Amino acid sequence: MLIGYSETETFLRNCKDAVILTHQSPDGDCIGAGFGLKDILAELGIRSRVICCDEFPSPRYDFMTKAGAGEEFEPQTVIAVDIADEKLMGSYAEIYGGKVQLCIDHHESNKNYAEKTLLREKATATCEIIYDLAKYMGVNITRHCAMCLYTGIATDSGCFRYSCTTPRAHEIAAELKRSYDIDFAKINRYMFEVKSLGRIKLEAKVSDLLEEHLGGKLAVIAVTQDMMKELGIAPDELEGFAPLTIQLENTEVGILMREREPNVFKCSFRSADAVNVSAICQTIGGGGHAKAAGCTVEGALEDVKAELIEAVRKALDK
Ligand SMILES: [Mn+2]
Repeated sequence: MLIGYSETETFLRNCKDAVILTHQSPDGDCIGAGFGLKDILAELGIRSRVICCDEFPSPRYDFMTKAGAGEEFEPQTVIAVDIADEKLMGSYAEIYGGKVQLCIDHHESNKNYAEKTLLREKATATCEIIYDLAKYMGVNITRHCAMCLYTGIATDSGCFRYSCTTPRAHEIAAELKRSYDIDFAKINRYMFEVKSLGRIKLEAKVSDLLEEHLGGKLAVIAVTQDMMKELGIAPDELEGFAPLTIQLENTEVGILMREREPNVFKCSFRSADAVNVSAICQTIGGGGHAKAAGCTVEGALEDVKAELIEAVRKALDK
């Protein structure tokens, strides 16, 4: 059931404790939303714990996570942030599937799997919704919370560059900068500029790795486990790599395939402009936003690639 801010406030004020779930392959938005919401609940005297089936990447997100995910306890309330589909809980879907009472999300592909869902499809980031919720509730925002919420908005908007960046996102960033004196330049540097040597070496290979399909309208980059092993990088170090697939002129859709496990590919789609890649991904079991979406497909590299190319071809033919 979809709910608004008022019902969300009632729900949160009445919960005794909560576990806050973030999605697999955690990114700046779900980590920021999870830890930001934890801070907000703490202001209300409600204990909570932020969890994820994968480890939170370190040291990139340490400034948000190192304050502690919270003690272990048997939670009475299960909240999901930035999770459009129970599948994206990864291995935690077995434990928490069918048990989420409140979901706060901004994906147009949200499956409405939770008892109650606060969905704002136009929001730049889940962190944008959490900020507005805190303001609506009149809850104090701590400096740590402010850094978390800024990070989610900055990362999901590609540092305020993508078309999903709302005027509200700029306003919130301005409010956070004004009221909390957060070191946004340092956060942006760590989110968008600092990389491992392996990642820099991989970026240097992009011109070799980039494949053009469908007359150049589709570009694909596949990064296999062997390549990551050779460069000494983990899959989470490929965060922010997908936009490179739509740099090439005339490309309409870009796909980054990364092999999470042998023959299991996490595929991140990006749209340069008009093509709705969320709609494409929904035809192959995924989802997301119009210009940034994804899916996970199992199979041999060439088979998976052929399936993705075919799905894009169908969409471009329409
Ligand atoms: Mn998000």
